Amino acid sequence: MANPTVAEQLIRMLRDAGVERVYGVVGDSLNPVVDAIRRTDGIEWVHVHNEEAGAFAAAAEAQVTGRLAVCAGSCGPGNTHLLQGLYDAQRSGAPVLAIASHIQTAEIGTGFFQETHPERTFQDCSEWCEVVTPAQMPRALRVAIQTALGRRGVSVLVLPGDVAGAESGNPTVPSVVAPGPSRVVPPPDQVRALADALNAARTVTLFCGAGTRDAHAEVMQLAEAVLAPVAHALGGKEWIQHDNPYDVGMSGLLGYGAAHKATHEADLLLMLGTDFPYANFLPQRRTAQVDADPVRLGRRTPLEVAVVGDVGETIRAVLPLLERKTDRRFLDGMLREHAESLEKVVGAYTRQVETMRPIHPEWVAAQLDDLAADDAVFTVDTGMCNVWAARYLTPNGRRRVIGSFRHGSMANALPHAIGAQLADRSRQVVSMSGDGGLAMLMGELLTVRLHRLPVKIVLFNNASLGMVKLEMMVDGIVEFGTDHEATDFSAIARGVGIDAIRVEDPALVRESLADGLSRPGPVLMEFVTDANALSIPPAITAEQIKGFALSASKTILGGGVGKMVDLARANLRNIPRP
Ligand SMILES: Cc1ncc(C[n+]2csc(CCOP(=O)(O)OP(=O)(O)O)c2C)c(N)n1
Ligand SMILES: [Mg+2]
Repeated sequence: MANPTVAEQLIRMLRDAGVERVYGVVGDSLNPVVDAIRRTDGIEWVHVHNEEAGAFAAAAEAQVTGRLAVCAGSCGPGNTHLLQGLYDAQRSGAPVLAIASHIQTAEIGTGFFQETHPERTFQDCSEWCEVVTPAQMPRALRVAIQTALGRRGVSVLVLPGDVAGAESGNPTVPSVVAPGPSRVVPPPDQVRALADALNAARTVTLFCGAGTRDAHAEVMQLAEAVLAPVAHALGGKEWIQHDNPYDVGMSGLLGYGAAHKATHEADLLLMLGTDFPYANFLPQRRTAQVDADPVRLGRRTPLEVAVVGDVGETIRAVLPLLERKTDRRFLDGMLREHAESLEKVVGAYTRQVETMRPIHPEWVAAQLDDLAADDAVFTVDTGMCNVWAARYLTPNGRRRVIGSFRHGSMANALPHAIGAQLADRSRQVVSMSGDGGLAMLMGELLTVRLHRLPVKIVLFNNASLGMVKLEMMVDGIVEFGTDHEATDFSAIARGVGIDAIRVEDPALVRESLADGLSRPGPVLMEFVTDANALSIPPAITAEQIKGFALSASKTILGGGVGKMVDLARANLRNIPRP
């Protein structure tokens, strides 16, 4: 053969593009690809126990490294398992390539064993999805890689088994890949319009999302210039809350503090790099928005000013055009409001927790925050772990928090942890898992063991689908189908060969976490937690909670707020005295 096989060419090109591993489960039409990995140095096969987990792992790897990550599934069922994790990757802006192997070309359309139509299956969760022939290689792969990186999303390369094993139609030619979108410099007229709006407004609030990553300093400069309180969405928390003298908390269902008030009472709300999805939490008037992706402008609220630009670039451009504000009353009022609202709830659910049985989950989260490394990666299961992470993990610009925040799929934390840990074995990776989430992809404990990954699994075992219990209560529906049998997950982990600690005594929470986190290998720390500790003030009715959720001023969840109160208190102390 003059040229390599499609599978060989594919794997070598991926390796040369910096891909270090492919997650998946072997099988039939995928075998030539896996065999090429076996024979190629510098790229490894990561055997997971469900392709869904492979796609989640790739999504997390891509999010911690910013680089392309790859997963694979065999034809038919191996493909369909990939779906959940690919939706998560696509919606999280994670550049992921999925190799979806397909039945033999000659059988397509005959109702063959395991036949699906991957080019249709993955349509909705990808930027690019094509069935590839040898004649298209290696160009098709270049396009797939560049699309995933350029659009920050998923590409699916559909490879019939005979194509994978066939000779490529073309030799491999080296070609550079561009890592992703460059910064978007906003046009001057839009910058001018933003400056005019900021100058005309007596009071301004900034509302920050994931697009403020890399723009912490600029956001602080802008807040200082216009004396604006800074609120954030969950996606902005890890980038903007730390070292922020203007912090007034988070908006949304899990929100807290003065974020809602500040965003609603300002003359001008400036949304920075946020695609915050809940329109009913936004004032729907007097709003300006900055986003590098023009598609996001105005899709949650009507706008007075729209700027297509990177947050940092836009702020740098607008700052020289601003008249500095001098009246601090709005800002200081919001900082006070924020600190007071946190003081009220700070101890609410962490009082006498050393003696509360079952263990109070917020107590576990608060201790975990305290003991985890300064650069830990936390992966967070959809469910109440999202609430504990939003409330108790203290961001510092180096820690990462990865969850299925946009797709909202259960069971994401453990496979996300696998990908984050493989990206850097020396970094502390903590999976905050629910018992429902862990049970759903429990086979991934075997993956942790197989690859000797030092993942620390902190399991909140409340023997229930707790988040849904809360939803039913909020909706006034009788709780149904939410409880599990009491299960000893630590015994299961030990059966797999993973170290485990099971904690039922609240007095042992801290030392058990310290012990588990300090062990070199994988550890499951199982906390038997209170399913009824749902972070709802006890005297409140479902009707009131519903009202809270809609008016959002206090949010539905009235639980504690961890160390955020310390930041709020410090910011109050820093208000200049006249
Ligand atoms: C795949 C999937 N199925 C169902 C849901 C709906 N759902 C959201 S949270 C949740 C419960 C999660 O239970 P668990 O992992 O035990 O966490 P807890 O809320 O109890 O802490 C469910 C069923 C979902 N988000 N994803
Ligand atoms: Mg649970």
